[in-house]
Amino acid sequence: MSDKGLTETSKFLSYILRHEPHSIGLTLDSEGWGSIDALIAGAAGVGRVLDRRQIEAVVQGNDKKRFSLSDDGLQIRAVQGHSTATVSLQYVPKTPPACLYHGTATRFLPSIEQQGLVPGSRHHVHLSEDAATAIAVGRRYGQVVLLKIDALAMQQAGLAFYQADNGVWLTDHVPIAFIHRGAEPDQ
Ligand code: HQG
Repeated sequence: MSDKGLTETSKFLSYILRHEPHSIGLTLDSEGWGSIDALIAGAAGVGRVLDRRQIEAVVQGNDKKRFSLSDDGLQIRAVQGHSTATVSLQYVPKTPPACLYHGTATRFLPSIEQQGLVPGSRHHVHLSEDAATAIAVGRRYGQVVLLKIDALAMQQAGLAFYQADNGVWLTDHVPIAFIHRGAEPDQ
């Protein structure tokens, strides 16, 4: 499959497996797993031709390792980023590094200064170990600003952290006291 085909299929799988499984009649369990056969059948029902080979190519080739297959190879899930209420992955709390990063847009700063970082429509606030990844994430929303999070201090204050299989760090809410505005990255 071409890179373009892989990206399109990855976007479709993200939409279905994180946000709208019911749009193709797919049921996910609370850990986010859905049947690959049902996914292929559901996709066909909305005019989207998918096969197992394509799905495996996306799972293996995906730049951010967004998806994983069950050990028996029959099911697929997104490893993070969900908004659908039927899914609630039971992540194991994990001690974070001293500092994590979050990239956002300058236009969100007034609200962040009021509320801290909140998950929006997703289930968690997403944080990165490296500043470059966070900058790329924030740039999707406009003029980017890099925020540095005192993650270890947060955890020591009793706020839990989790790490998805693809390395993304997750937490429920980042209070303003643990957020520092970084230097403005090049736009
Ligand atoms: C912002 C992508 C106003 C927050 C990426 C962000 C990531 C606030 C936006 C993953 C706020 C939510 C997640 C507040 C936070 N007031 N705005 N109090 N608190 N925000 O897309 O972190 O490619 O849900 O800064 O790589 O941007 O999809 O979260 O700008 O890992 O695999 O509200 O999505 O991964 O946006 O991105 P998102 P995100 P994938």
